[in-house]
Amino acid sequence: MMRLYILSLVLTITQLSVYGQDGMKLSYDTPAVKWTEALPVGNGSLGAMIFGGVEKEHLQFNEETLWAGEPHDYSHEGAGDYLAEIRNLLAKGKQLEAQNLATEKFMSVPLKQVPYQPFGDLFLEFPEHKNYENYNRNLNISNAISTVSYKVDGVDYKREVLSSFPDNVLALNISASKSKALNFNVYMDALHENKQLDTSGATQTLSVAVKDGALRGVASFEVETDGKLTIEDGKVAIAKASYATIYLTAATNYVDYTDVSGNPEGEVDKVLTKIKGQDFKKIKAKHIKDYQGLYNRLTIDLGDNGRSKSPTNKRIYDFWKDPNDPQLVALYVQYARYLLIASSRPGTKPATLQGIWNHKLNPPWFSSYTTNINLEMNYWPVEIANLSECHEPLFGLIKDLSESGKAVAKKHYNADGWIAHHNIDIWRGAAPVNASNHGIWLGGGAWLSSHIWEHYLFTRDKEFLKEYFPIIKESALFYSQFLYEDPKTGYLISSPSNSPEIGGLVAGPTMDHQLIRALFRTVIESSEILGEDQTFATKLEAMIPKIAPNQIGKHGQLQEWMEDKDDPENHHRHVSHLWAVHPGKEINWEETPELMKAARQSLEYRGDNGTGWSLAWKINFWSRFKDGNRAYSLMHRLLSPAEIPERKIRGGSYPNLFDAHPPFQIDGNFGGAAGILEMLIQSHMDKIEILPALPNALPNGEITGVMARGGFEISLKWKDLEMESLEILSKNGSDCKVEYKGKTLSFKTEAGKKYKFNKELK
Ligand code: FUC
Repeated sequence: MMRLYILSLVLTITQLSVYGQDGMKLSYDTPAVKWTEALPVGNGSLGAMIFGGVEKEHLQFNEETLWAGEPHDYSHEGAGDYLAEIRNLLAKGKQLEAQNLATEKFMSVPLKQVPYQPFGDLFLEFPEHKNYENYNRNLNISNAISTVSYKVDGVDYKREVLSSFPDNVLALNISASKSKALNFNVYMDALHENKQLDTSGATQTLSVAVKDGALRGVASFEVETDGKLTIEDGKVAIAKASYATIYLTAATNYVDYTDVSGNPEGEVDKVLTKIKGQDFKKIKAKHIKDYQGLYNRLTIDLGDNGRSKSPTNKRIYDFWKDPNDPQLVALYVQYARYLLIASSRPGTKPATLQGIWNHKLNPPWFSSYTTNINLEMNYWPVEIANLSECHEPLFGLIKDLSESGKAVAKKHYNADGWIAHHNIDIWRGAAPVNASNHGIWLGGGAWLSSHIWEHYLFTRDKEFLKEYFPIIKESALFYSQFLYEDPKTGYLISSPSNSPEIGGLVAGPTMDHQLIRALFRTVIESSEILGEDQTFATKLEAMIPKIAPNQIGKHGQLQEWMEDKDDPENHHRHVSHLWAVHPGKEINWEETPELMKAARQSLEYRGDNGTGWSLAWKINFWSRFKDGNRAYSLMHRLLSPAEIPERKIRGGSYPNLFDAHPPFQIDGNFGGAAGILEMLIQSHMDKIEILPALPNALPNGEITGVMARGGFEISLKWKDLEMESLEILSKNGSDCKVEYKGKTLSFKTEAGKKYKFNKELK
């Protein structure tokens, strides 16, 4: 049914380039009621969700370092004394006993990490704006400005909101088309029990302290206006104005994961002093320049059949009925880039499960960092979508873990190097948390380390590789000591561990072995590139063939475990043993076709349902399997409306295009966008594959500025499912190999030079 449907889309005529970058807007004709209808802005650390209410506007805001808890080492003294016993129990098939022992002796102290916190709320009251018309609210992702506009009594009112990275401030500009028509109140509040409001002057300050922990935050706003400003009932009242701009900033006493001696009052003061004397026009111009410096590097046009004129919530609904809205697919890619720029800038913390946007004191999964898929998925599009700098916060987190994870390596595994398990918080907890049946997963260090390698592959930045080499080497050092010889098979295996989050505590999940082999290969290659530490590289080289290999089981599947015990009826959301297909590359059509078939069989068994991130991963898998139509059918699920009763399956998109696990989890936005790009360009096999998994639903398109490994920036046009033109800009003069429809071309390049090809790849 689905397949037939997609085929029929080929016949639909779509037009290119009418909409282009201008159409990159989320737009609505009513205010938001739910949080997942509000629109996000952010500058990497300071974020807000804008509801766009007319009589009462609400901006719920966050600052990324406000978390519960305090500096803490979660490792468990003496845990390592039980490692051998846990392993023995698993080797004897006594899984429950192993899990029980691990629960008692092996888990982090305390067992749970801590949540990311909301900061506060900014409210604006417009009591005169009861009867309005011409309402629109939108988020223009080509300039990172959200606008609300409407008319009351013949006067046009407009509000623009931005979160500026250069000025570290949320700016909200309100204007009226008639002089002196604007009257409103503004004030702050917060959910925190422990809060204080200083409303005595024109600069209003909200101070909050988290309930369980050492962090406190300070937020202040000021108003610049041509109207009259007074303080009434603890609110700033603006009267008879034609415009007013509210500048809000926030800070906490968090310095780093070991230090909470910061001075938030001083930080806030510094920011507000710096913007004094600058008007909104200037701040807006700086903001747009800064944002577009990143955003404009990639353009994508998949055609527009007119549906882009409808409100975004309607488009998502319509996509479910008929997924023929190529402009929405392009918007999904650009929205993910927007969200990444808004939540992950150099010097800030990485995007959490919710980016930087959280309105709950007890958010789902603590709105923290889950490393058994979610955190890494947040960064899948970062290199390919030409936002390489936005990867930096993740490297900062890895650096922290390479320190905090040392104690865990020592105390839990009697090993050198560092390790991280499946969950991390702002205190860089690296020990196994929650429960032994899924918290003891050993892949965190290896998977995170692969991001360092990927950054190098895309940029060929040797200085960067040199800086981070000790970190990936220390990660490999840990695994080289941790791997243990399976008494049954003689292979080196990862034990105890878990195939994320299925099957409980086990010896030797396939995923770990794929991750560890990939890490070892990375360290070996890096040693060669940098001319460092050959002895260790040689040792790793000797270990790789001893690590338990990928195996094909009795159902034709890729085995998830050492034993052939996969259940083809199990439709679990995690498909971790396919890591080597994506984001890894050990399993691929060219070198290991039989394993590739088995992996595809495993994915068939798992089925097409899933949480948001699971759907997003499946888009990437099917793209690597080179089945574009199947990949698009998963995109269809991901871009369909979440939580509407008529649609029984999980996953999908909220009205504000946030990904639904459900509830909201941002990973699906990033993974889905990466999956769409993966349909158009792949470069994991040391060559650039052009349109490797183009779905029939996207017959025409143009993309510029998409990146391939080797440091190549690609511009590509296709028509009627065929490549029309291709341009490759070589950033650093690496050798290049391009492949289109089975034909390959290899050539040397010069740094800074462009290479053009026509449809025959000549
Ligand atoms: C993993 C997943 C869940 C969720 C959580 C944050 O544990 O299995 O689905 O995404 O992370």
